[in-house]
Amino acid sequence: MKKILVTGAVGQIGSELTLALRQKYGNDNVIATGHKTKPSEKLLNSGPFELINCTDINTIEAVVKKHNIDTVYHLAALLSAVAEANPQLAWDVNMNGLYNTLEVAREYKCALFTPSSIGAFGPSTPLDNTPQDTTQRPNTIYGVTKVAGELLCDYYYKRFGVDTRGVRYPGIISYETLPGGGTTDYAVEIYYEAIKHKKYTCFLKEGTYLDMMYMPDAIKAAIDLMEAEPGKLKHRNAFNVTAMSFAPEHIASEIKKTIPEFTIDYKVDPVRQAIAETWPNNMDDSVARQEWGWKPKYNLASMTKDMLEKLSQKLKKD
Ligand code: AKB
Repeated sequence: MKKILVTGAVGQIGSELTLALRQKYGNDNVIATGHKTKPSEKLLNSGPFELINCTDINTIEAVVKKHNIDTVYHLAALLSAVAEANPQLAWDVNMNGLYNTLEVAREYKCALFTPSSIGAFGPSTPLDNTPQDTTQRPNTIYGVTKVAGELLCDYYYKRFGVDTRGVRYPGIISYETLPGGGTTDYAVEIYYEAIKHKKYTCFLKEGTYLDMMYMPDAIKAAIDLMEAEPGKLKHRNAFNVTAMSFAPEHIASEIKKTIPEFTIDYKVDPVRQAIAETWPNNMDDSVARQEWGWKPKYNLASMTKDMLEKLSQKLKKD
């Protein structure tokens, strides 16, 4: 049985990925780790939790040694908007954190999954049907760390044989844990506001298309890629994966089908709008489909139905 370490386990993706990994590989075989944010009861009660700080290699090494780890899901990172507000911290967490994790993976012969993002593309990338292999010249610090991270992971695979794999996640929509300061966060906030106040003021302009994905598909992508036959992978870091592409008005119309009185208006945040405009409108993820059988389950309609149901139940309990 695998022994897995998850960094960033308290974050939006980490909190749900950890529980899914525990279900698949056994509670005691998945070590959740976090830095500052308080873990949920679900995370704490379902298996081991350790404090680590990815910018301090000794804290990663201690946990890998203690639990005999052979696989790392490295999710600790700053998202795009927060990174743009503090580029120095973003470099430290996103780059030095990844470098430290790769070094420990090399030393202790661990496989490593780490997500890249649609943020690894930039204004000179073809923004429609964005190919797997194309120009990557992002103009945000988040994008710079994502491209450098993809290259560094490929380097560790080729140079040291570390089994590194990754996907370029689009915006991830979920109801368990809020995202922490990304450009695509509006697509999560809109559901909360629709249920609570029946209206939402969007920080991106009408017509701003971005790739998106519902959390169950995001988790499936990470686990399926790590389970894929290595011989079938021509690419490693990182695969385009998407489930849907829409602009704010489309998610609003979909919500209206369940909450007819829902309305959307717009108050554009120039920083996040500028970031969104350099990201793909829609990616081509056929390479992931060919090499390891990627196939999302949810589209905008099925995601919206599930999100509104599950989030309403959750908000009633809170
Ligand atoms: C962000 O908006 O920063 C993230 C991402 C697409 O990488 N959700």
